Formats: sequence, structure tokens, C-alpha cells
Amino acid sequence: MRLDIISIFPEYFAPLDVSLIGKARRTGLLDVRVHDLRSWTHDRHRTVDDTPYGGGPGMVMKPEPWGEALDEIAPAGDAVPRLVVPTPSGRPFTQAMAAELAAEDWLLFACGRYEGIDSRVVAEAATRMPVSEVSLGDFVLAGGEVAVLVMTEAIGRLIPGVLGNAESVADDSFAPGAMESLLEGPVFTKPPVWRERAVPEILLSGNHGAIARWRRDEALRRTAAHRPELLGRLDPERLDKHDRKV
Ligand code: 6GU
Repeated sequence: MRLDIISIFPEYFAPLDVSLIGKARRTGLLDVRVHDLRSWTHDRHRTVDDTPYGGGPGMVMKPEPWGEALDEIAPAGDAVPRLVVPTPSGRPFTQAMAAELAAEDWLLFACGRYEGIDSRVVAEAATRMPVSEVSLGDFVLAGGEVAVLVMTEAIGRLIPGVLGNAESVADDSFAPGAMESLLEGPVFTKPPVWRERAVPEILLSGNHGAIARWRRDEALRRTAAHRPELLGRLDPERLDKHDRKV
């Protein structure tokens, strides 16, 4: 997958050299290119913002540098990227959206700062490429950079070959399947007793059916405690009598 990122703070993306994503880049599974928006300015001060029409606080990102950057990185043609714009006014980013984006060949992230990017930029880009405005949740970040780091990690780990063990994706909280819309329960490793706390005996039993049942019960309990609204999303076809008792 090719991944272009436009930002006025390219330094924010140093973490993409590290760990899973760093390795995916070195092995060629991910082609990440970070661009400084200011390289498409032409004035002495490399200006990227201006005051908002209609008044109000803060500054808005000027359309011209964005237009030139998008034209150069993603010229109109047969192969265009999906433009992803992180903004608190976007559609909620979910595991399902991460999976859809992981299936794309090319993503282009446009990181806004201040009060956002002049709205004509997205409107014009949408005439020549698919656009997704995406929010991480109901809070406000100072800019899209950290949101892009979050999305890149969520998307990158779903690209085949990026994770060592393919099964670790299947078991995730929110992963499609039997445990969909359940939070993952507790996990344990050696030693069997630590500071007088024993690992739940059933996990040492070797009874895989009983272990699966226990894990589902723990996931149900954790979901009820932390995200009760998710229980309403459970597929009734997949609920069994035992689920109702937990
Ligand atoms: Cl994607 N961007 C910004 N700037 N703030 C956010 C966000 C994104 N998601 C939640 N808050």
C-alpha cells in the first residue's frame, strides 16, 4: 500500500519508522511518503493560514497550497488515491472502516491544523478522487497529525503480512466474527502464581471448549461493565442460552 501524508509538521511522523509499521516499510509492504505542505507556498513567510470569512476565532488553512499539493501528489488520472481527511466533524473511525481502508492500494492523508482547511479543497478534490472525512471520536485534537498516526497503525496492522501471526487480528475486540462487538477479556502468561494471584484455573485445564466458553463470558462481562451500549449490537442469532445468564 502507498500512503502519502501532507502536513505542516512532517516531524510528527518519525514514529512511522518504528515497530510494526517501520518494519512494514522496510520490507516494502508499506510505501509511506510524508510531504511538507509549506513546500507548496510561494511567499516569504510560507503562509498556510488566514482569517475565517464570516468572522470567528482562529485561522483557516488557505486553499491554494492544498490545491497545488493534491494536484502534484495525486494528478487526475486512472490511478487516484482515496483522500482521508481527519476532522472531528467526520464520520466515526471504526474497525470496519480500518478494514475498508486497508483494502485500498493508495491513501492520501491531509492533516489540517487551526480551525480546519478551507472547505472548497475537499469539495474540489471529491470531483476527481474518493474522499473520506474521518473522526476518531468526540473530542478535539489540535490537528490531524496524531489522528493519522492512529489510523495508520490501525490500518497497517490489517495489511496481509504486516502482523506476524494472522490470528491475532481475528481475536481483536471489534473484529468481525463470533466475538464481534465484544471487548476482549483478560489475558495471562507465566508464572502461574504472581504476588499470590493465580491464573484462572480453567486456562490451565487444556479443555479448549471450556476455555472458549470462559473467554466469551469474560468478554460479555467486560463489555457490560465498560461499554453496555455494545451489548445491544450482539447478533441475536449468535446468542445462546448461556450468554443470557452471564
Ligand atoms: Cl480525526 N482530527 C482532529 N483534529 N480532531 C479530532 C479527530 C480528528 N478526531 C477526534 N478529534
